[in-house]
Amino acid sequence: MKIYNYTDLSKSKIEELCSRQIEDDKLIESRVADIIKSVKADGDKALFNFAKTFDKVELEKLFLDGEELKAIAATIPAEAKKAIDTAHQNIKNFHLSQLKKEDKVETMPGVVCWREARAIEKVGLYIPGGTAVLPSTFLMLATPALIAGCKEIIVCSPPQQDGKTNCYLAYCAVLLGIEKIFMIGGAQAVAAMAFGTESVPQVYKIFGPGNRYVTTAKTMVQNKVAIDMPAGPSEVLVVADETAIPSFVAADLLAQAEHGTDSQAILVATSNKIIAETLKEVEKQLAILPRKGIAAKAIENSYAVLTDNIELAMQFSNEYAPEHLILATEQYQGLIPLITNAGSVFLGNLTPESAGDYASGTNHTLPTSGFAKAYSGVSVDAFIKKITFQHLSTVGLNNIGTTVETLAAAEGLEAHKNAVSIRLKEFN
Ligand code: HSO
Ligand code: ZN
Repeated sequence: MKIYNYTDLSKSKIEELCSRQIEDDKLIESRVADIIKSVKADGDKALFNFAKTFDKVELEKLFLDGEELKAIAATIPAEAKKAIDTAHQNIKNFHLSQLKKEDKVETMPGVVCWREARAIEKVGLYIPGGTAVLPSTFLMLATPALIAGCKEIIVCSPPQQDGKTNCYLAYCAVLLGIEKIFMIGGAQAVAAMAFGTESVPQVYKIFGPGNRYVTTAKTMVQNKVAIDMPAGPSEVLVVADETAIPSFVAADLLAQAEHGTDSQAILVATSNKIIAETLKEVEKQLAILPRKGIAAKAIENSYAVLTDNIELAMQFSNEYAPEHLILATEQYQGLIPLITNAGSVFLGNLTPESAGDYASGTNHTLPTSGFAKAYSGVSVDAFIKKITFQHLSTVGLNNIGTTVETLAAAEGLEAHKNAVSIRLKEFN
């Protein structure tokens, strides 16, 4: 892990350190375009073929439902079932608080405006498989979708070698009341949900993380469906001062690093001592991790920044706009107002990112690659749209009439003006 001194860094070097632009991969783009084309043309047949080519399984059917899901779910170990139940309860409690009705506003006498939320009727959730199957992502996406009131929730996840799905995903489906899991992975899952096939219903918005094929497919289908957010590799930035605990910080950096070789785990600290001790701990803890190959590569591509004070550390963090920000300090309270860009924030030495990844209640689907400058993580809001309403009474029409007529005339839009004038004449 490289170490930089913040005061020595030029503006362009800071920009470079904060940029996670992965180069366009033309090969991936053209492969994904081909996959989308063939799902559009051949529907289910293409999906069966892709399962054979990419997942190396001959599927008998594309989905599991009802009794099949229940049978697989029944094989879940009791401990795991309990953990999923607890996590789900917390996620549900936190997301339920996001359902808020807005007040009606009388902008001028007789002119009443308001907004009402309506669920996106059909949504598609992608649950990654591959090097790690993530039942937690199932909970994080389906729970707010259900709270929002989405009528049709389509779930896709790559099949296992036996052509089925694992007991954790099956249990989540049963717990949440999701009736089907489509065993479709990769770009083909995104294409299927965007365009629909004989078996897979078309949706209006697609959610969920995935590898570069999945994320490229999501960006490519955007003229047809909405997506949750542009996605890149997962990342954490830890701000640490002398009250941080190096072994905890190291554990947090490694938790991030084990996600993928392209994950970023950034340490910004106010003392050389903390950096040195943390890096020593990283070596020690890394050596015994089952995914050390992956984590070591990610750590190699990550870096530490030494700053003269905590305010400068926060300044760097805001520029980086991390998906996850951990404030490894006892003095986190005073830093909260300084945060301008971050997906989700973990306060103090006892709050690991893993708590939010799984079970505390907040969502783990968060903006990466600097998009925390402009995007929020997934919440109930992501599954609804807000419709505005307005009503004018006679008094309201009289109050607002001249304003609208004048503005319409100024824009040279006579028909607009007339839509008001014709009513005013009727009532005056
Ligand atoms: N850190 C990931 C979420 C996750 N971690 C799932 C473990 N499982 C992205 O926020
Ligand atoms: Zn994680």
